[in-house]
Amino acid sequence: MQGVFISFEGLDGSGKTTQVQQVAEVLRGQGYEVLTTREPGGTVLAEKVRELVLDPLLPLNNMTQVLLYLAARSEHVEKVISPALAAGKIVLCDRFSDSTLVYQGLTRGLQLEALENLKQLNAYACRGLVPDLTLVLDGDPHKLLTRRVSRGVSDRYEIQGLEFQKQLRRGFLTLAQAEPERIRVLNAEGSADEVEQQILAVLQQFLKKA
Ligand code: T5A
Repeated sequence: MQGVFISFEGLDGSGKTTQVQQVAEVLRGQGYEVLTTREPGGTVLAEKVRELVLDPLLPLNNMTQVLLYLAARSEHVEKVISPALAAGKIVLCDRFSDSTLVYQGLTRGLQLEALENLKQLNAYACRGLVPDLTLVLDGDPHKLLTRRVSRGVSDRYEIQGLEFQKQLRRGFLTLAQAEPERIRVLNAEGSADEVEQQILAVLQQFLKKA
C-alpha cells in the first residue's frame, strides 16, 4: 500500500517543527508508521545545502537559491521520501515545494501565473511528487515572528523582518486559494496543544479517506 505524504508550511516560527513532532507521536500511538523529515535537509547532502542556503553572510541570487533548494529536494525525494511512501509510511515533512514557490517566487515579485517555470523545475526535481495534503500554519506575522525571535534570529530569511513575513503570509494564502483541495489553512496562534487538535481533526478525516 502506498503511504501518505503530508507537508507542513507557513511562516518562520509558526510552529511547524513542534507540530510535526507532536502529531507524529500521536499517529504512532494510533499504530501508523510515521517518518518525520524536513527541508531543506533530510539527507547528508541536503543538510550541507541547508547550511549554505541559510547562511546570511553568503550572498546568493534568487536563481542560485532555487537551484540549491531543488538539488537538495531531488536527493531528499529519491533517498528518503519516495522509499518511505513505497513502504506505506505516513511522511510528515517540515516544508516542501510550496516554500520554494512562496520564498523564491511570490515574495520576489512573481505573480501566481508567472510561477509556471518554477513549478516545472520543481516538478522535474521531485519527479512529479506532490504532497497529498499540505497544512499551512497561519497567523499574525508579528505574533509568530516574536516566538521565533525569542529563540534568536539567524537565517537569511528571518533577518528580513516583519514586512517580509507579511509577504510570506500573503504568498501561502494565495497558494491555498488556488489549490483548496490539497492545501488547508489552520490558525497557528493558539497554544501548541490547540494547534495540534486542529491538525489531528483534519488528519483523521483525511486518513479515513486515504
Ligand atoms: N526555505 C525553505 C526557502 O526559502 N525555500 C524552500 O524551498 C525551503 C524548503 C528554513 C528556511 O528556509 C526557507 C524557509 C525558512 O526560512 P528553518 O530554520 O527550518 O529554515 O525555518 P522554519 O522552517 O521557519 O523553522 P522555525 O524553527 O523558524 O519555525 P517553526 O518550525 O515553524 O516553529 P517551531 O516549531 O520551531 O517553533 C518556534 C518557537 O515557537 C515555540 C517553539 O517552542 C519554538 O520556541 N512554539 C510555540 N509557542 C507558542 N505557541 C505555539 N503554538 C507554539 N508552537 C511553537
